[in-house]
Amino acid sequence: MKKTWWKEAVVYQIYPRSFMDSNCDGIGDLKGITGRLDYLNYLGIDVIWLSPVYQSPNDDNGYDISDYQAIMHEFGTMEDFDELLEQAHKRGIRIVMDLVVNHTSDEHKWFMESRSSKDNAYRDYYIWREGKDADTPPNNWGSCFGGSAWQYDERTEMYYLHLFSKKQPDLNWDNPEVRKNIFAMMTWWCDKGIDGFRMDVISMISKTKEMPDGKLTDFYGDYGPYCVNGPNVHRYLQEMNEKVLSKYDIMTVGETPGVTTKLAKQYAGEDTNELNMVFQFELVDTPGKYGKWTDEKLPLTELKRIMTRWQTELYGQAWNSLFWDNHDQPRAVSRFGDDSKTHRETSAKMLATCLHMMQGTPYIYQGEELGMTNFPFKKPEDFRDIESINAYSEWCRSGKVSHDDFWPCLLLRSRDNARTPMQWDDTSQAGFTSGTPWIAVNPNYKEINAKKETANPDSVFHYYKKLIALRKQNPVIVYGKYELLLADSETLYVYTRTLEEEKLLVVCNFSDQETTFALPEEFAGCPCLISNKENDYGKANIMVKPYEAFVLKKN
Ligand code: TEU
Ligand code: CA
Repeated sequence: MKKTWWKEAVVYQIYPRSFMDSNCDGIGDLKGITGRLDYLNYLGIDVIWLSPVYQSPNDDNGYDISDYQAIMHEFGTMEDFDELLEQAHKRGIRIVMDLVVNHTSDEHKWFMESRSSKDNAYRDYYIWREGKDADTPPNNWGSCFGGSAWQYDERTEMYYLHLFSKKQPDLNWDNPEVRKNIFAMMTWWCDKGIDGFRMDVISMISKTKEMPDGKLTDFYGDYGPYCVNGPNVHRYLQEMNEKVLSKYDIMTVGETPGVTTKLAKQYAGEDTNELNMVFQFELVDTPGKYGKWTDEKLPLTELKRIMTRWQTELYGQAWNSLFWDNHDQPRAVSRFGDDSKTHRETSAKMLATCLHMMQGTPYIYQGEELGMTNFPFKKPEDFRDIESINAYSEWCRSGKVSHDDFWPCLLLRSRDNARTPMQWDDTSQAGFTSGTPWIAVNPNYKEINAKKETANPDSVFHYYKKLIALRKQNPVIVYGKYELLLADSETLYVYTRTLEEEKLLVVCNFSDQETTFALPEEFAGCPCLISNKENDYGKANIMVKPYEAFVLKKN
């Protein structure tokens, strides 16, 4: 297995809108981030993944880009960006940019040209089709954010495809001009000195030529077989690699909905010349009661089965990325742990242990290192996220599901849970802004905040700091081979990591029940690398406390 810096790195994701506001307008910004670099440096992370900071009308908080080479004015200027990059590099922190090129904003100049007439030079930059008749779109596909995936455009009396909102028209990657322009834009950022790309829904860039109706799901037809892992996606990524990526020492991670372990070996194979790693969604996008919406937790045996398949099948062939949450997911501790007063800190540390001891590059989503929790939304108007707002109206206002049935699902799964402001201290608005924040601060900020966490050596923050440091000191954490023990246990997640003479035993209790664990003999008397409780790990039978996690090291 090749050794590379990005296999050894820990990444921290920043959602700029909610990280730190430097000018009191209630919106996080680049200067805000620069001002907090010392905090990140203290935590010990190596890389920042910056969610989109480009010019955008913000229909989907920056994932709808109207100019790839300009900074969103709420976030600052290109000078502010250059300063952030320079200050980060001074501290040895790299910056990975979000690359959103499956679609642009409908306010991007390419699209404004494209929609202006059928013979415009940019017409073929997007995906236009005739409707079946004046009122019926070309097919029954539904968009990810609700409604049809097709929008009728009066100017030319045709429909354009948008797999996300109607303000996010899909680019036509089959057009070589589109690829040329995107590669030129990427080169421009690389020449600026950025350190890589996280590629938004990159598994969806290639569509089939034929676009028949899809299998009916809840409201619309499924575009999956025609748009996800499409016919030319690998060819286009190889071309991107050859023309751009291979020329720089950067890291790339593909956001690849629909990816399987088999496909991951192609997207992120050691020798396939596409990407370095991919995000897989089998764990976080398990089908719910109403589409993705559910209030049910994933059983531990299922979680272990998924994780283990990725750990073993990619071993030596492709590289994993490791994450519990991001800006599209609920807070990890609320979803996979227990955010009650009694167990929040312990279970947050347990989840961190479980993930950071695996093979792959770990991603920490802002606030996860404080054990930040889901938000107690009270009414539909509290949501800011286009997906949550549309889902509520599609499922509830339409009468398909009752408010009472849908509400707990929205509470558990809404993307806004992750988007409330970073909790810096116990002053008003959690120190995020001295203005009015664009989305409410979680009322638990007096209890959970960075100031308190950094001051307390036993905090979740310091536990993360220690995990990051351990990764640097123990190659077995990065490169060791994974093996699952006790596959059928419904409370304990136990695995080992082995690299030559070194071996780790990782034990995590995912329940609020004390559970006995028979220590494998080879670990008798072995020292404990890290744990979130006091316990006697010398015993043959260990009473593992609720949400306890510990790691023993042989040799
Ligand atoms: O997300 C892609 C994606 O598949 C999402 O629909 C995700 O599964 C969903 O939000 C979970 O509920 C990316 C970005 O991460 C997301 O923020 C954007 O809204 C989306 O692409 C469109 O750019
Ligand atoms: Ca601001």
